[in-house]
Amino acid sequence: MLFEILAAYGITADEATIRPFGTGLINNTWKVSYNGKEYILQCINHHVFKQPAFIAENLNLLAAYLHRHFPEYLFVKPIPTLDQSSMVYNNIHGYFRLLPFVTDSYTYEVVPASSLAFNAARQFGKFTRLLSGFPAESLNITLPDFHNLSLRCQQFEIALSKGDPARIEEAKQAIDTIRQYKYILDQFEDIKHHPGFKTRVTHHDTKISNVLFDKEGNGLCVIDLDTVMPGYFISDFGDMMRTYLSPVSEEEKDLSLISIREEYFRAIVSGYLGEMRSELSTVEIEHAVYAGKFMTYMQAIRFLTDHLNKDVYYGAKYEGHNLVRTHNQITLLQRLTEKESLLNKMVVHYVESLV
Ligand code: GN1
Ligand code: MG
Repeated sequence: MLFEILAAYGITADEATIRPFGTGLINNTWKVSYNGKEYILQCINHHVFKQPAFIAENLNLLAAYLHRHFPEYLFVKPIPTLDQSSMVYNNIHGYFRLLPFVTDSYTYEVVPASSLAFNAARQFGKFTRLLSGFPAESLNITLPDFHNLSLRCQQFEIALSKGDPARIEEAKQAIDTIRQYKYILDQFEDIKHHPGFKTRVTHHDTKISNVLFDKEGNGLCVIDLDTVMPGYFISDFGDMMRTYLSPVSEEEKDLSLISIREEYFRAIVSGYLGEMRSELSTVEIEHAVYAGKFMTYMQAIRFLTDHLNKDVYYGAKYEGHNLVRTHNQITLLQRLTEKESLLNKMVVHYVESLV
């Protein structure tokens, strides 16, 4: 079947090698080698992305803007098919796209050094900064309410009433803890109405595996652009905190290994604010640490909701997988909260060092 898709690009079956690639939870990804060149082939999950054409359109708009204003910027966009389409449709599997594999690029699943956290944060900050003149509202909404915590909480409440009763019973402790942190939602409601919070072109999935690095660990570009939409800075800044601060990932079962590495926080702050300081308002910067709590809380809720709904969204590699992920994220939230005032001081210190 994949060979049929590749034929649309003029890639012939018997000369190509295809192997599964990466660890994304939503789309399926393969690396294709053909004729001395390498490509990334992806099947877009159309249960999640209901309108794949929206993604393709957004990528074209962004590519055109960046090409015009910042021709040096590396923006990885899909390769057109032989008949100039940006995707290939298969009536069983849905939409596919082919991207160039950036030569000599490397990705990481867990941040191996704070210098890489700095370089990644810089890449995400640069992406939003370069697009500050681009009309964010002209982008299609590829996933409505993606980082709308209010909606995530409603979906959680629905799962509590309609989800699997045995799982609800078993997850009691996690459910109680989620409830205790409801003030994070209240603060988000305030943010939505605060004039100091602006929506900008936001990546919405700033995990380390979405940055390409060169051999020396310099950031080359950001990838996985399906969720690029207008959004708040807390999404991008917060997801870096969620995924770079702890030495272990959201998959870790041994919760005692979860901790907050201050040096990595300093790296995110200086990398991101180094690019974005002049774009952000005072109140936004004051919410830098909140951002990490917001994203971690939302991810805990999303994993738990999915667990109660029998893993229909994220899937599960073993029984209770999404409950394990939930406990992992709750622990991370607890560790973050314990260090909140220290981290806040680090932000103030960094901002003062700039003036
Ligand atoms: C999903 O597919 P992937 O791994 O890039 C999810 C993110 C979550 C992440 C958790 C569209 O991202 O929001 O943070 O899993 N993307 C979507 O690992 O739901
Ligand atoms: Mg993603």
